[in-house]
Amino acid sequence: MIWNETKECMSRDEIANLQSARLVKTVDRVYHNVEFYRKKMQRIGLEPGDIRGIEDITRLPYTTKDDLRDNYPFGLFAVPRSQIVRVHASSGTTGKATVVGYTRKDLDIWSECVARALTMAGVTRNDIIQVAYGYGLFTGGLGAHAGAEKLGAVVVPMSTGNTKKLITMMKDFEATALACTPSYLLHIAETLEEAGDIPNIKLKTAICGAEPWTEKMRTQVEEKLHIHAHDIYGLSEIMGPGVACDCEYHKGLHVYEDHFLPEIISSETLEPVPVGETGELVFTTLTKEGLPLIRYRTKDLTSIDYGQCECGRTIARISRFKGRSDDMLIIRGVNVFPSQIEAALLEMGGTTPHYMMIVDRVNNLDTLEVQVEVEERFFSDEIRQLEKLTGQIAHAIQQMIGLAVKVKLVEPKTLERSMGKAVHVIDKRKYE
Ligand code: DLL
Repeated sequence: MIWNETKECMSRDEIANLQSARLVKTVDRVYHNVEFYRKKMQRIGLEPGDIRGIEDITRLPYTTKDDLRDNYPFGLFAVPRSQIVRVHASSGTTGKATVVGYTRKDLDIWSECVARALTMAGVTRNDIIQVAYGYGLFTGGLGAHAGAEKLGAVVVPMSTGNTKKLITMMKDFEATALACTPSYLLHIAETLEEAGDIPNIKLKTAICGAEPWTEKMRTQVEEKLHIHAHDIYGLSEIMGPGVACDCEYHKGLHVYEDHFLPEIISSETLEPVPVGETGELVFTTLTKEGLPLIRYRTKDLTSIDYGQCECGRTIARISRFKGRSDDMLIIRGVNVFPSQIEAALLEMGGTTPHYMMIVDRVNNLDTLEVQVEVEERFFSDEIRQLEKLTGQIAHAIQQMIGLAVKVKLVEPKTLERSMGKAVHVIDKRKYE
């Protein structure tokens, strides 16, 4: 069932017309209300009237996280402070936090987007949903919460930090949906399995995002818990969770194009890449009042598909994320994404997706050690068997990233678990 067909199943022409009208208004608004944009446009001799539709988008300048930092905290807000009713700040995975302000209307649209995403994941007003994203400055908790409330589901605001209580309530309340990071979902699944509690839960759906994960990881957790797991994407600067989500066909994440105009560009040339090719995702907000952003560079690497989905939706789909351009490690000149290590490990079998990459420099040579948790049954094997597994893992990773790595097997549950975003890299190299 599509909750809002008029918004998600318009013809491509209707989508373009709506986006064009909204883009014109947004450009006008930022030009007149945000000094940063006015100056930026004046510098390149651009007047608001020059932008007549989405075909003119490439004439506009980009916005980066640094621009937000340079105007910290409220410098890019486009409305007087009295109209801002909430602020959030980015999780600060890179550098200083960036602050985002929302008007009442922004919050309303945000909750609508999340409600649409939850609907896409099969959640209805009859569900009981535990929200186990962090509540606070991070947009995950309050964002998912408001969307679930708008949908009319029963919301249990768990936040992170108490897995035991979460599981008790999951059983006692017969919760049917769970919103959390994919790594936390894995941790919950492991804990449930250990306690023999999987038959005692009524969970049907998980809505996971805020960090990259793989298709394999989805399958693993779906099979373990007998649920459907959906991928939800978003970023604080643009809104929070609910910028895009995948439907039951899992063939990419549908972007709410009525509110966000996506582009895919080359991070090197800053030119758009041909449709379907991987590049950096860029968003222009089309309805935001508090912090409208023009061509915001997300650093997230993906590709876009404008074809109609099997579910009937016509809004564009972005592919599962390959990583962030700034998440990328350069090890001995080779670009490495942590998600590649995860994919190699899951490909292998016998390992869990819990791993830690330790990057170091010895005698001016980069080294990469990957610590991998193996399943209990392997750890009780003989040394010879473990050595064989170590070799297989090293080979699988080398095949994936093109680098020789040292693999160290560690006992189950020794790597630190995260209740928020998982940390997979320790980079000990010095960059002087
Ligand atoms: O992570 C918003 C969010 C909360 C999304 C809950 C989904 C669920 P930030 O803290 O600003 O916002 O981090 C945004 O996280 O640019 C991506 O690099 C990454 N990210 C978010 N969702 C996904 C996803 C929230 N589904 C940054 N897959 C983004 C891969 C994701 N990466």
